[in-house]
Amino acid sequence: MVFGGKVQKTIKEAFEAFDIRGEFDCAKRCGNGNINNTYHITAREEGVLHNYIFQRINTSVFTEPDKLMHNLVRVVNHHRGALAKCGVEDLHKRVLTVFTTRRGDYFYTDSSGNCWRCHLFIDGKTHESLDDPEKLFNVAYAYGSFISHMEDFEEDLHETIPNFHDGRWRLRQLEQASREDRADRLASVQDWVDFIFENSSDLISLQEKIDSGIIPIRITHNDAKINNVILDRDTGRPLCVIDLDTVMKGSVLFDFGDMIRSAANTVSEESPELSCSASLDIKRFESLLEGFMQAGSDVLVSSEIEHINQATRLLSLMIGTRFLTDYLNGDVYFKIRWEDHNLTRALNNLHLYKSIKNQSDQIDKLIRKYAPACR
Ligand code: GN1
Ligand code: MG
Repeated sequence: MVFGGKVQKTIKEAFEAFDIRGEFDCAKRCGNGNINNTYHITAREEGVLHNYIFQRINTSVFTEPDKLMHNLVRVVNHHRGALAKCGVEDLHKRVLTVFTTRRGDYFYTDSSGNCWRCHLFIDGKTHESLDDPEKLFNVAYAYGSFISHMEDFEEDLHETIPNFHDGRWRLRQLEQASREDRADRLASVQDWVDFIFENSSDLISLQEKIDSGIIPIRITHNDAKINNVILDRDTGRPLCVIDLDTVMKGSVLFDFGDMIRSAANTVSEESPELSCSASLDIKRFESLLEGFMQAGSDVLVSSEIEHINQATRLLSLMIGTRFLTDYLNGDVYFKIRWEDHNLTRALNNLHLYKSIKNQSDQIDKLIRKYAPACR
């Protein structure tokens, strides 16, 4: 989408603040983020076209952009180093190149108070859904490799959003939203609130095992959705893992679960029909499992493998809980495009959760088939 007027002017102001090449040419909205706004910007320099990504950071969600950018820069630097050690070429396509402002900062606050960052555009393709087993394998391989490359990262990262994947905290938020019922919507979704509380053990037990040290903490992506991996347009090979805002301490199981719920579903969470047909496609699950296990085989430990089945269902339940909470709160967190958008997203994920639970035995069989010999 190209647009004019005020938005174009704001983006141009941000463009001029960064230490990058070329004269501002054009800005187009891109990506489908639920939180930040993303733009593809082209700039001209003596007949050469430069391509950048500009993102307006949602500071209601990421309240400390300096800490966010601190994390991001350290993570990409480490990742670049790890790829270079493996002899990977074309590093500008394999890891984000983050630019600074002319004053040397990693983000710019414009005259209206918007917060901007800039990185190099990577030419490739992201997908909202995939059926091709090889591409699914590649998406999973990218996330498994990311975990593996971050294994020896030793710096401390800020917790950009506290308790992000703590199911107990998500339950407390749902409970509070139900109690307050600010948008007067509780009566219409009471059955689904009850459903979540009936299944609350799934939201609680993995976190307890993380807290007691049974499941290790690592540096993880924490938003491992299908559309956060750029694949090569021609070969479908994985190029780059993007959207590093929530890279911080976590469990690899969160990444695995997020990847499955977004890439192995038969109905996208964004699908507007309120239907109960969202389910787990076991073939897609298999391709993803194989790719993740292959890439992560050097680093995954047995306690992680043992809980993969549980994580597969946890993440659909957790995001279903988060969307329903936001619906009850009157849509204050996720961007929406229609009135019941958050409810649709919640129900698509909760139906998926039911389907994952029903396929637990097949999931177990596949895990046994692909699990690496573990430490
Ligand atoms: C948000 O904006 P996006 O799509 O990258 C959310 C994720 C959710 C996802 C649901 C910071 O991510 O946690 O899984 O929506 N990010 C944040 O699609 O809350
Ligand atoms: Mg994200």
